[in-house]
Parts: sequence; structure tokens; C-alpha cells
Amino acid sequence: MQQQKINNKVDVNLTHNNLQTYLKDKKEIVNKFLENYFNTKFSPQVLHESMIYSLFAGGKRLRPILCLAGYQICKTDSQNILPQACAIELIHTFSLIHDDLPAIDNDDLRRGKLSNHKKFGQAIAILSGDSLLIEAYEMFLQNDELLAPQVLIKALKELTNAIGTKGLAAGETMDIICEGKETDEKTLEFIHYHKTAKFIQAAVKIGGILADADSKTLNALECYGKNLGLAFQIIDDILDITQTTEQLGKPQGSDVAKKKMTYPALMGLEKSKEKAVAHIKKATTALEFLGEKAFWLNQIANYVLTRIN
Ligand code: GRG
Repeated sequence: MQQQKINNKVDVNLTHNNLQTYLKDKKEIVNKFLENYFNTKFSPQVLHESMIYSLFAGGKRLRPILCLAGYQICKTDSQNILPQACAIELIHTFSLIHDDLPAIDNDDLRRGKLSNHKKFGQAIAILSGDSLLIEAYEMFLQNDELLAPQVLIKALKELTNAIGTKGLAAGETMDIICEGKETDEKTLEFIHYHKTAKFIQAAVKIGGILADADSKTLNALECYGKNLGLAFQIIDDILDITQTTEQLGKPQGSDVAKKKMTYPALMGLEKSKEKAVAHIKKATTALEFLGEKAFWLNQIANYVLTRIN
């Protein structure tokens, strides 16, 4: 095991020789925690089945991984914050289930499988989405004895702020009401920031908050997370055009079919890619003062640009 001592305080674990193994290992840790958590069946059985159907349909686990990586800037014992990191994945999965519903995006495929309502019907899909959101709060409050109460409350505020009327809910609403309309870049950035980037930003910042990072580090994580999230959504829009349904695990071209407002629609593929690159540059620049401690966050930033699904 190769370990590197950074500024006499923090050990950065460099056991992974490349990003793919790092992402794979972290994904396994997240999946194991989630499997244990949902191991006990509850009644009604169909609610449990529907929740775990979407939760274990094969997501990348990017948000919990970002949370763990944000924490590891300052501390090494990241297993202590697995409940908080994994709670973020529950909320993400809830948002995907509801996003696919006929009343919202009406998509039949998600993560390479039938979307939740196609498998279980709309009523169960709505209820299992709601249940994942609520269960996330219960999960987030696990291991609370390991964290100072003020730290946990600060992290919870960050999370709630990212998903409610100042975040996910607002972004998704704007996305829906702008469908088929000509909108400007400002509106598009509002949609992207609120429906995607703010939650990604919160994931990485919550890691920093739980590690009791200083304000300079938290500001840097905030800038990194925002720009990473904006790049992530631009690349998502590009992949919707350039990849196959098989590669995406969801219908190809669905943004175009729904006349969604996207960067490729506004400025074309090349300019969109340039914009994503510029956001990634901003994200990594924000972390420069952290040096090697930001190694994995920088690697993840490059991955966001080159991902294929
Ligand atoms: C919070 C009240 C409230 C409502 C939720 C439905 C909804 C409102 C929001 C949906 C927002 C949404 C689906 C945004 C898209 C974000 C995005 C790019 C998702 C894909 O993320 P990946 O690629 O997916 O990380 P995997 O499957 O890998 O986890």
C-alpha cells in the first residue's frame, strides 16, 4: 500500500493506480452499504421491491463518491460518513424515478432497464420515489454520534437547500415549462444549475462540511462542485445526441424529441464541448491551492469530460 504524507496532517491514500479502479472500489463500498441497509424486507413488499429495483439498477454512484472525495480532502475515515454519502444517492434515485413519470419526461428506460413506473405502475413509482426521499433523511441521520450536531445540521441544510424550491424542484419545473419554447442562455443555465449542478455541488460540499473543513476549502469545493455539475449536464446533453440507447441506458435523442432546451440545441456540439471544458478548468483551478489533496477530485473532473454514459 502506497501512502503519501501531506503537510504532516492528512494521509492521502494512493492505493488506487487509476481512476477506473478508484471509481469501481468506491462504487462497491457504496453498493455494499446500500445493500445492507435495504437487506431487511418490509411490508408492503412491493414498496421495498420497487425502491430497490431502481436503487440497484446500475447507477454510477457519482454523487456519493464525490461526497466521500470531498471529505477525504481533510480526513481519512470516510467510512464514518457512508450514511450521509449514500443518502444522497437515495435522493438522486428518487429524482430519476419521478423524472421518468408520464407527467414529467415520460421515459420507458432508465439505467438500461424499464423505468420504475413501467415495471410497477405509476402509483407505486410515485410512492417509492417519495419513500426514497424520506428514507434518505433517516439514513442521513445515522452515525450521528460520530459527528458534531452543528456539523450534521449544517450538512442537512446544504442538502435541503439543493433539492427544494432553491434547487432540484425549481430546476425541474423550469425545465418542464420551457419545453418547446425558445429560451436564452441565462434561462438554460438556470435550469442546468438548479436541476443538476446544485445537487452535485452539495454532494461534494457536504463531504467537506462533515470533515469540518475550513471556509477557504468549503468555498473551493463549492466552486468546484458548481462547475463540475454544469459541465456534467452539458456533457449529458451532448451524450443524448452522440451515444446509442444501449450506451446511455435510456432512450437516445429524448431531449430533441421533447424539444428540450439544451446547449447543443442553443450553440451546437462543438461550442457546447468548449463550454464544458471551460467549466472543468474553473473547477480544477478552484482546487489548485489544495495540491495533492485534491488529486481524486481533479481526476473525477477529467472523467466528467470524457465519460461515455
Ligand atoms: C425534489 C421536490 C423535488 C422534485 C424532484 C423529478 C425532479 C424533481 C428532478 C429531476 C432532476 C433530474 C433527473 C435531473 C437530471 C440529472 C442527471 C443528469 C441525471 C443523470 O445522472 P447520472 O448520469 O445517473 O449520474 P446514474 O444513473 O449514473 O446515477
